[in-house]
Amino acid sequence: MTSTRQSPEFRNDITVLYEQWQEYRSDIKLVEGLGNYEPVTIVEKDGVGEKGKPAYYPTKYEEQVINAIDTYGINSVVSDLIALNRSIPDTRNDECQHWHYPQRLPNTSVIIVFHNEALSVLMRTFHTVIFRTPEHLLHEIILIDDFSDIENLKDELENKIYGDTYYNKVKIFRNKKREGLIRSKINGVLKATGEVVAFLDAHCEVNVNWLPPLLTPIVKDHRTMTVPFVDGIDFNTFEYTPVYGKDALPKGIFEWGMFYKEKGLTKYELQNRKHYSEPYYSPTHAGGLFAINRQYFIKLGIYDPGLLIWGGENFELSFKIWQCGGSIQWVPCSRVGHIYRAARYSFADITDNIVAPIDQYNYKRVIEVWFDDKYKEFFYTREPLTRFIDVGDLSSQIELKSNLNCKNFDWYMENIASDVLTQYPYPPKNLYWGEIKTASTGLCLDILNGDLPRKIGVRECHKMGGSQLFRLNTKGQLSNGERCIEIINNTPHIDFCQIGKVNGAWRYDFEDKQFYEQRTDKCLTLEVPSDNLIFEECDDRNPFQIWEFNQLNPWV
Ligand code: UD2
Ligand code: MN
Repeated sequence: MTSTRQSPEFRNDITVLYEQWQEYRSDIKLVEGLGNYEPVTIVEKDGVGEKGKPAYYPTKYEEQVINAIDTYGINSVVSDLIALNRSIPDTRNDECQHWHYPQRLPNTSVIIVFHNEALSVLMRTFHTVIFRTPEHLLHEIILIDDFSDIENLKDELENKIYGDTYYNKVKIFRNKKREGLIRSKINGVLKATGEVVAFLDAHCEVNVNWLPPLLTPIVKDHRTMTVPFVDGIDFNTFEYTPVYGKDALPKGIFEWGMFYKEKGLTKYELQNRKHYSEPYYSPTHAGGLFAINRQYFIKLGIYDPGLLIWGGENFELSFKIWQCGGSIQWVPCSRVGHIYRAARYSFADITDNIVAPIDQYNYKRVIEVWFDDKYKEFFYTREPLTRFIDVGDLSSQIELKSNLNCKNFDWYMENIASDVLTQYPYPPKNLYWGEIKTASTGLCLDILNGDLPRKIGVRECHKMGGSQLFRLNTKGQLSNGERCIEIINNTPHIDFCQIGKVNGAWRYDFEDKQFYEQRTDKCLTLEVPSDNLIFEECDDRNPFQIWEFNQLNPWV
């Protein structure tokens, strides 16, 4: 089905978009010399962390480093040793230096929201924006403090900003209570006055000439959202390295539990490209880094203000842009470094009255508005517990969708995201799901912790789902989240499910309560007293082969 869609003869909306794109390409030029927005000289200094090299700290700081990583998920001690305007490698394709972009580009408000970030890391983020953005394109930098309680983010930050004319475009606003990153970004948009708003996480370094290539597609069509390529900055050494291979052209997709994923362009999309470094369409994006026309974003309702703290707003925005007439383009010539941190801050203090995990709560709000009924079932199949989450009132979101005359999700899947299915096919229905409990000792199957693939085992039943929530589908696949149970060396292991695969060799019979695996022709058996899991000849008199598959609902 998908292969005909990708053939050049097949005309769908993305074909039309690509034709318009050809037209646009004739407007921007690849030139012999340097492109019109390229800096003429790039200073490469020596020093700690310069050229994006890994930085190390004197051993006397050991204890502070442990504290820093514990507090921020980032080694701020090393960050403090590195210049705010350190040099970083130009990770772009060589072609990128040679593009001419339109002389007139819209001015931009850069919005950075933060909660308890390390001071020098936050400062480096906006410092690099000032340092690497043409002055006339930078309208302002808006910092939204999401109710941080770290002392130096108060007066010390303000003194630094307001005491130095280098920072005279920086404005700081503080939430009166913790709002989470999504409502903080909404606040940022409402404070901004630039024509375009560009978003960065508070632990980024923008790379050379990052902004003009993001603004250019927006000038052609104000309903375009543009997304830079993310580079990686190590949370411990601050080493700056590309995340993607030199020739990679990734686009953002999702699996049916709404985990964000990426895949390469299709053959058809590749055929339609003239230059390696030109932008291309993508079904979705990771969330943190992008640019969009401010008025257009407001017209789209910005984000659903009912979303909590973290997660899913990237899908909400992507679906509504595509379904309501806009498009998303990824831009290889725009690069921004981002720190993938060691640990996430706790949400515990602010989600007291929400019983479900907040990301699943958010995903459900998003899919209940933007998916058609058929697709909602795929989400509930993949995350069965989410069916029980009460996500509150969605009427204003549904009204927005209808007022904007948005297309349905079928249209989106067929025209914009059909190749999601080559990676993540529609999940077959679950035959059974819930906890898997051994009748003999009353313990529950548990995927345990550690690197994948790994052995699984049994633990006290905790009834909370998570590591003890399993699904057996009608095609014999036994899984936990996006991971699957397979047999390696006669013992059950857990690993990521194979891409594109939704079947397996498992059978469970509610009558005899045995877990049978077709390829080995054996049954799941609890070894006592070791509590290890093994595979043995099936024997319905063996009490250690009896497992109960019980549905659960931890949130009642
Ligand atoms: C990714 C995105 C992030 C957001 C998130 C899903 C990238 C690089 N980052 O997660 O922007 O889309 O997915 O929602 O694509 N923050 C607050 N208040 C909070 C929590 C966080 O202001 O309650 C700030 C935080 O300081 C940071 C930004 O929000 O500046 C993003 O948070 P993150 O870095 O923890 O998110 P990340 O990169 O895991
Ligand atoms: Mn981040």
